[in-house]
Amino acid sequence: MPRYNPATIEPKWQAYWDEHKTFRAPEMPGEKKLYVLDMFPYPSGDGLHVGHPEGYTATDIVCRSARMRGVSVLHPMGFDAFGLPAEEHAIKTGEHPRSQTEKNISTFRRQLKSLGFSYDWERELATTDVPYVRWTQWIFLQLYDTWFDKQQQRGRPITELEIPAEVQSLGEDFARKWVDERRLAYQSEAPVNWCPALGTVLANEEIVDGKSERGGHPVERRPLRQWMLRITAYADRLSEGLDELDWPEGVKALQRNWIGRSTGAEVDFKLAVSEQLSAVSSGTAAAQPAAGDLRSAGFPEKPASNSLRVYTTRPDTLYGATYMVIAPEHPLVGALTTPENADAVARYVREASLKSDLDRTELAKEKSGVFTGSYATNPVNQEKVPIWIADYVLISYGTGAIMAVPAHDERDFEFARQYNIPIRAVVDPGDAVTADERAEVLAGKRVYPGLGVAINSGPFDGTATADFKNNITVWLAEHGVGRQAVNYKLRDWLFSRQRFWGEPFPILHELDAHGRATGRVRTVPEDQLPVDLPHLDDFKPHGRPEPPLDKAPDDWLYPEIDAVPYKRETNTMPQWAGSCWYYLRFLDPANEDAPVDPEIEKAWMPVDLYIGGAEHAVLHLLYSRFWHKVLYDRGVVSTAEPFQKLVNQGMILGANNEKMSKSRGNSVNPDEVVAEYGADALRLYEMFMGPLPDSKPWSMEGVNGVYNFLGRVWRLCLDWTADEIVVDAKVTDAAPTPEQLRVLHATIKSVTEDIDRLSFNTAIARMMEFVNFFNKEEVRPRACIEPFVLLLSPFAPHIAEELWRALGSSTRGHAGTLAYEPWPVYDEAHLKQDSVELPVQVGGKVRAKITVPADADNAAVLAAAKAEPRIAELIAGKTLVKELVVPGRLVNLVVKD
Ligand code: ANZ
Repeated sequence: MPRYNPATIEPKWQAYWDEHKTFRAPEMPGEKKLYVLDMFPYPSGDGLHVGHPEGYTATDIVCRSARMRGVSVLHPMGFDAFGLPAEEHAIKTGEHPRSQTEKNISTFRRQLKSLGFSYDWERELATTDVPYVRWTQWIFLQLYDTWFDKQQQRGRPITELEIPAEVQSLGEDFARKWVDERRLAYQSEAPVNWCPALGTVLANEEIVDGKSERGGHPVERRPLRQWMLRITAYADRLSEGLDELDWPEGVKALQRNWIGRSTGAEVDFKLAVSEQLSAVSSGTAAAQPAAGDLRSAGFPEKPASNSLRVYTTRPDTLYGATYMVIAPEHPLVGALTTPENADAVARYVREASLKSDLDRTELAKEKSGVFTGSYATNPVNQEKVPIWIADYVLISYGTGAIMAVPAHDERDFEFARQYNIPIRAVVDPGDAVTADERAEVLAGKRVYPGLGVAINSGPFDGTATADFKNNITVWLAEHGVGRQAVNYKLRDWLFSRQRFWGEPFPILHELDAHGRATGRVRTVPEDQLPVDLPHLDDFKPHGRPEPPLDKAPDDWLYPEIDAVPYKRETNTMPQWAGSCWYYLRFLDPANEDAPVDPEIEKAWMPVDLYIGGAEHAVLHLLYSRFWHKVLYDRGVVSTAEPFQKLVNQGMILGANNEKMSKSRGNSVNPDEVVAEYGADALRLYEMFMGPLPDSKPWSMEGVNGVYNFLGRVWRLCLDWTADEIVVDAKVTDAAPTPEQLRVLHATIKSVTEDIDRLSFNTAIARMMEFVNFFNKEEVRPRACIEPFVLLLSPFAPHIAEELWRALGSSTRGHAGTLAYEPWPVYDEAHLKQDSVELPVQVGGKVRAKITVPADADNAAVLAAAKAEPRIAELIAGKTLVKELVVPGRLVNLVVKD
């Protein structure tokens, strides 16, 4: 087979690597380690997409070249295999999701192997593997159990536990509640996003423009018992941890915005209707503690029952508060509504309950609201301000109530204009706006949200905004009517799904003698994990929120522990669960005693390079950082962050620059590309298309181009006219010329540095230049050709192995694989160009070429040009009117007779 034929070489080398376990990673790394992770695929029924091999080839190049540089490399692969499509398919066809998932995984595995990625396949895992599910459930128990539970499990009574004395002093019931509030997994009845079409509840993150991210179905709000994870308790650390990471700035910014830390003040406004309020004993928004309160280990300071607490980022505008707003769900709605307003308020509250937060805020074209009939007193000037109910205030943010400053807040400005509420400027913009605009602001005819100098603010007049904020916060605290406060946009993570194909929760609900839930829950003991999914004949959701597992057989659904009957939790975990920690399991995939051995974890973590799509900028990357930090706090892992360097690959688009999709008919099947051009050509092409982070359109001509390049590489080394594989006669043991050495070492330098910068397209361009140069050489020294084959090997490993084997056969033995051959090292001494060849023009035409020392000055170059015999002849007896040297490029002479 003298011609380049990937179809015969590629399967042969894949079988070799498999059989010899060439890419098996050591259990413990040597001196230098590199953990390189790909975002593992969801094994969909469509098989691999050409987008997958883009990131996978990039990481493979890094790994292969690192091994050749003596680094211990961990490069694993697995499958994110729970999820909706398998279940939807099961509902349609009756085929069990597990068997369908297994089929899809074997297709993916075959396809990945056909691309020659250097994975350690012995570490392969799927999130659906029962032993893996066991540890996902175990991690859930770490989230649910507090250190307190751990002590109790060791048999210590609650009264003896290390909880603060203040808590103890309030009695055992209070202590239990206090402990429950410290669980990172808890149940909640909060309104959730119920999607009737998908038959499930969705997380906020899974909703785009008010519709389900998957399928674009409408989403309704409904109260439902759900499992939540208290990610808000980690908001600060999730935000601050980003500073240390080598991640794209855009991704960091997205995460910071998602967490949305804001600092301001809480202010208590005294209510003018305290008699009515005595009826509501515990009713204030802050009685449902906000995340911030829980974080500060102490007790949320409850506002006096006769005051309304607001959160503001602009306490400096207190003198401009002309009304207040409470959310329609605010616990004081009933108490504050006067009888004559009761009907209107009831109607308004009902309407608001049907809208999502997004409809109420971002999407709302018009502000709407209703007056309660009640007033509160502004603590700074004792002014009475009317209290309204409006749905642009959300119950889930801050305290669920605001002081409205229409002169300086756009939403309040719109609202005040609509309901004829006074607008009073308290910040003078000065020259931050035009003189006309300033006049409008001061007259309350234009909103000014910026900074300036206080006006209409009593003793604070003339204070700059930033100073005013500080001063008034101190003043509020001193007078016991306010304090500094921090809030987050981040909400707790809705962690349960009403689906079959997910991890069951290791949670049991206690039943009484009549089979009714007592409301008490307990965890499944660790030694009884995993809780496997039961057999189910019917997967269909029933359009009601009860999960399909409610139809499980009784022997699964109703276990008994110590003669106490229980019902299992029938919600399942979301698909995010499995992908939150897979990178840890790869380190120690068969461990039966722990998710990962601590010594092994310490040796390999953190992940040094993580490559995947930008669509995971927030969700997966935030969730797994959260789990990782919890595991760090529990002593399971040794690093505070899991992924040190992150790179997002760009999208591969259809040839027409549109997104590839089945419906557009522009998708490319990697199997077909491999069949026609080979895996090496596919890999090389995807790296040559452009910079890794860029989006770029597919082109079959481009694939053909790199395929032809590989053909030229083949002919550079081998005699393509022979019947057998024979090294080309031009490839000899001759000593390289200085110019050949220069080309080789320049190539080694560029390719090495480009790989380190993940700039693969430029590395390939350098290798193409190398091949163009050496294809023209009559003598191709092995000392140049062999290192080149090593440089090419991370990109196109199959052809490189084949050429390496062939090149070695006649001289020394290149037995086995090149995977651990030392990576070529460049020598600075060879990089210097000793001499340059310059064309010499006379009268605008190139008449001769001269070779001069690379560092020759212009005078020396001119002298050499004029001394060249042909040139000397041409200029003899003529007048030189112009002599020009373009250093390194050419010499130009103009003559006159
Ligand atoms: C008075 C004020 C005056 C405000 C002003 C802004 C400008 P961020 O930065 O997002 O934290 N707010 C507070 N709680 C709210 C809720 N539950 N629903 C809707 N809006 C709420 O925004 C905080 C600001 O958003 C707060 O500061 C409050 O309006 C409003 F010139 O208070 B501000």
